[in-house]
Parts: sequence; C-alpha cells; structure tokens
Amino acid sequence: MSRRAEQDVPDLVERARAGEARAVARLISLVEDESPLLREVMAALAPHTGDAQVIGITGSPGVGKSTSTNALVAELRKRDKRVGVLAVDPSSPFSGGALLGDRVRMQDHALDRDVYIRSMASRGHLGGLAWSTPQALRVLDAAGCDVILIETVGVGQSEVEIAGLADTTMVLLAPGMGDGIQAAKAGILEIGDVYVVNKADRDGAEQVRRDLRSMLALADRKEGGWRPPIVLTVAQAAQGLDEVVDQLDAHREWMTAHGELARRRTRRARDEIEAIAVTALRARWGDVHGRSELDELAAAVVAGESDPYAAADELLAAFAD
Ligand SMILES: Nc1nc2c(ncn2[C@@H]2O[C@H](COP(=O)(O)OP(=O)(O)OP(=O)(O)O)[C@@H](O)[C@H]2O)c(=O)[nH]1
Ligand SMILES: [Mg+2]
Repeated sequence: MSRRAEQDVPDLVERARAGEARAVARLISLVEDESPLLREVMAALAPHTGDAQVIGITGSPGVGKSTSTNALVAELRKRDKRVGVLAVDPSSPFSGGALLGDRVRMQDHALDRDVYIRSMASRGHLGGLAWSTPQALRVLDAAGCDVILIETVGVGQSEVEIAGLADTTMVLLAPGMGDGIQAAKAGILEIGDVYVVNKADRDGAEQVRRDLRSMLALADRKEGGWRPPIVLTVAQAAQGLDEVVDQLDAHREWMTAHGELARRRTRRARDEIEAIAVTALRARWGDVHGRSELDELAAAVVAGESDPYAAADELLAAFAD
C-alpha cells in the first residue's frame, strides 16, 4: 500500500468492508498507535457496526483456550460465517511467546480470506483492555465479521474485563486443574454465559461438570434469567464444538428476545465513552498540571488567601474552556 493509500480513511474503510485483510490490519494499527486519524476512522466505521456476534473466551492458563478458538473457527467456517479473532495480552506490553505459539497454530486458517486473526498487546493503556480492544472490535465488526472471538492470555482482571466487552462469555475449565475451587475464587461463576469443560478425553470431566453445575445452582443468578449450559469438548480432536456454537447461538437468541443484548451493548458503549473521556481529561490535566496557574493557586492557599476547594474549582474551570 502506498503511503497515501494508508492515510485515505474512506478508501481504507471501503477496502476493509470488501474483506481486504491488509486494510483491516492497517485500521487496527491506527487504533493501536492512537493515530490522529482515529476519530475519522471511528466516524467512518460507525454506520457499519452492530451486526457481529462478539464472543469472549476465558479460562485458566493451559485449559485449552487457543486450541478451542482454533476449533471454533473451523466449526464457524463450516457454517459459512466470516470470523475475526482478537488474541489480547493485557499483561504484557509486547506480543509474547504464548501469542507466537498461538499464531503458528492459527496458520490452519492463514489462507482463508474469511478468517481474520490479530494479536494485540494492550501496551500499558490506561485500563488495560478497556481502551483499544473495543475499537479493534469495531474495525472487525464493520469489516463484516459475523462472529468475533476474543481470547485473552493471562488471568485475573482480564476475565472480568473480557466479560464487559463480549456479548457472550464462554468460560473454559478442564479436569485436573483444580478448576472447581478456582472457579469460585476467580468470580468465574458470575461471568459465564456458556461453560465448556475441555479435555473431556481425560478422567474427571464428568466430575467437573457435576461440581460446576452444583456451584452454578448456588450462585446468585437472577430469577427467570439465562441458565448457562455446560458443554463437554475435546478441542484437540475438534469434538463438541458444534454443540458449543449451538449454545452460543441459543444465548444470543435469548438475549435478543429479553432485551439483554441491547442492555449489554449500551453498558459497553458507556464504558467506552467513559474510558475515552477520562483519557482525554487526564491528558488535559497534564496540561493544567504543567501550568504556572497551579503554582499560583498553591501559593494563594499557602498564604491563606484561598482554600484548596476554591482553588480546585478554579482549576476545574480550566477544563471547561
Ligand atoms: N488431552 C487434551 N489436551 C488438550 C485438549 N485441548 C487442548 N489440549 C492441550 O492442552 C495444552 C494447552 O492448550 P492451549 O490451547 O494452548 O491452552 P490455552 O488455554 O490457550 O493456554 P494459555 O494461552 O497458555 O493460557 C496444549 O498442549 C493442548 O494440546 C483436549 O481436548 N484434550
Ligand atoms: Mg492460549
């Protein structure tokens, strides 16, 4: 692509919508780099967003997230869906070894033009996933992906964050990982819409299912709400993924019928707006902080000519300019 074509936003958007992988890649890079073109990009994408089914995939390290993502892509391709995959590493500022390994595995789909795969590091953005991932989702959505899978590397906070980004959150467990206790600890019982017990070729998968089912029964879920199904899979052998996709679709239908999809998306948009606004405020705060104005106000407070509240009000007035 010529330098000029890379900067021509309407042209990039048109080509991304036509399925040109390089244009999609370029748009996501503009997001990651916080390009000055970002506003123009987002405005151009907005009318084309809202159709993709966004699925978050989470679970303990080694449970089979990448293997399952790979097998899910194959199942979705069988159903003629265009698929986007975002592998997000919120813990590292660089694309680390884990993602590299995943990339190699994902080469199963490397030549398929209806599959777009991207690894993202969150590069120490404020709020980790919060800032850049939703914008990358918008790019893939507008580019015509029917389904977008978000896989996180790393544990902890990211699990809850991913639930905030996705329409449907899929939680993976596996036998022999002490997952029962982990599930209760990590708050996984609250975030899952579909549970998958992977590595069902190993002993103990049925037991994990039973434990999970009784824990879910005790969890504080809303009356008349969605009852998360538990599916057994052997991702390595591509077994059970058809039922996983059926359940993901069933959840989407349920959400649509009950207004939950709209509620979740509104919540997501609120979070996005807030994250952008807070980032902008912080940037402006940086400006204010550097100004001599603050020194003057501080001197007035020290001299007893002003108080900290009045001084803060004066400073905040600077934001309104
Ligand atoms: N026995 C068995 N092994 C599996 C299955 N699915 C995945 N594995 C193996 O489990 C290991 C971890 O799989 P990954 O897909 O890399 O797991 P992950 O959750 O992405 O791991 P991280 O990215 O490190 O968190 C690999 O050696 C897989 O081959 C399965 O269904 N059965
Ligand atoms: Mg992985």
